[in-house]
Parts: sequence; C-alpha cells; structure tokens
Amino acid sequence: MKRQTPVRAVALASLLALASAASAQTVTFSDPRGDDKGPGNYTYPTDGVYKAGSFDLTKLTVTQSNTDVNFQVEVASNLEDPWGMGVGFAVQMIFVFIDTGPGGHTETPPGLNVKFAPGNEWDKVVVLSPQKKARVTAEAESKAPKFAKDIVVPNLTRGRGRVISGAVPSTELRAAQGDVEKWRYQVVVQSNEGFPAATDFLTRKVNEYEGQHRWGGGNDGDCDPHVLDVIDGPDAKQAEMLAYKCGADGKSEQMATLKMVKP
Ligand SMILES: [Ca+2]
Ligand SMILES: [Ca+2]
Ligand SMILES: [Ca+2]
Repeated sequence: MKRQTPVRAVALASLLALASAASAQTVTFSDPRGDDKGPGNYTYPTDGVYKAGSFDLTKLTVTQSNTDVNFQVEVASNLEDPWGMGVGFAVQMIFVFIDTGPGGHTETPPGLNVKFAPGNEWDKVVVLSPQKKARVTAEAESKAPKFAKDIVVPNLTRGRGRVISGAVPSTELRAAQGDVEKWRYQVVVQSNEGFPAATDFLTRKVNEYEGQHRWGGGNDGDCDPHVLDVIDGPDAKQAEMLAYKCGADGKSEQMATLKMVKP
C-alpha cells in the first residue's frame, strides 16, 4: 500500500471537516446568569451539594447529525458528583421541551407545577438526568403514563465541566434533516430527587422555607412552579412565565405558564 503524504492527509482531513459541517445543524440559546431563582425569589437548599450557580442555566445547544440529536445544557458552576452517580453530575435534572409542530401537550409531567400556553404545546421532552435510563423511563411510565411515549431519555447522559449532555436517535424525535432549526424549545432546570414524592417524576419540591434538601421561597403546596430556571426569550420573560397564585389551601389559582422560544 502506498504511504499517504502529509499534504494529502491534510487535504483529506479538511474535506472530512467540510462534510461534517455540511451535515450537522446547530442551534443555541443563551440565558442570563443570576436568574436561578424561579419566579424571582427562590432560594437554594442549605446542603453544601447545591453549589451557587449550579442550577443557573446559561446556554442550550442542540446539534443534529445524520443520525442523532445532541442536547447540551450549560450551567454557571462546575459540575460535581457528590452522590456518586458515576456520570459526572448528580444534583441537576434538566427537561428540554420541544415544539416540533402543531398539537401537543400543555400539561407537563407531575412535580413541575407548570403548563404551556396555548400555541406553545410541547411534542417531546428530552430528560437529562444523572439517574440510569431504566429508572427514568420506569418513573415516566408509572407517574406520567399519558406522556410516557413523548418522554425521551438518552442512553447515557453525562456531565463534564459545566455542560450536561445527552444524544438521542433522530428517529425518536421523528427529526428530518434540518428540523432542529425549525423547532421551538423551552428548558426547565430542576433538581434530581432520588427519593421523590409518590406522585412526582424524580423532582425536588419547593417549599415556603428552604431546607437541607428543599428549595425555599415558594409554597408548601403544589401551586408554585417547582422550577429554578427557564430560557428567557423576547416574548418569554421568566418572571412573567413563572408568575403564579396560590389559594389559602395551597391549591393553584393561577399556574405558571411557559412559552416556547425560537432559535
Ligand atoms: Ca440563567
Ligand atoms: Ca411547593
Ligand atoms: Ca432564565
């Protein structure tokens, strides 16, 4: 076999780079720092594992290749694995809601206490959790059966640096080439709760007062959004979307209502 000259190797490498650039589409969203306070006044749990900034969404990147759609969510502090999850992060749980076309759901999986506005229905949600895929899908089937077929979980979700990422096959999202640039998105930052309430989908509660493993600044009932950060867009202001009203009995009088954002 003839040995390839360095010049030809370089030419081949740049050709491959061009080919992959042509077949991959990427969309990115930025979110402000310092708004990891839900509707505006939520406080972190007191345990040291909930490091400042670790629930502060700063960026979502969605990349579509020939076969997969990859989701990368960046937060404002370095990821750690204090609970030994083995995947480079532990305390976060991220929901990437996707509007792929007309129709879809306004309600969300139990434990978030948010809904989507009419015209902003979600079709698929990609869940980035440090829990094993089997646990997440089992929880989806038992606690959110009516959404289970639209809850998509990467085979492996991992954290590195400040980025939590996972890829799913395009077929699971019914993604045709270029779709990621046409879809709309919303991200909900939650916390991975390995011992969730009986009805909650691995989510951590927000109460009136923060505790060792409970967020503060909300309501002890389920009328407050159990959400730390979402993507801010031109027509989607976080403080407006997460505004809510509770009755004296802790029941919802006005539920926090999210909107999608466009690339
Ligand atoms: Ca943020
Ligand atoms: Ca609550
Ligand atoms: Ca935000």
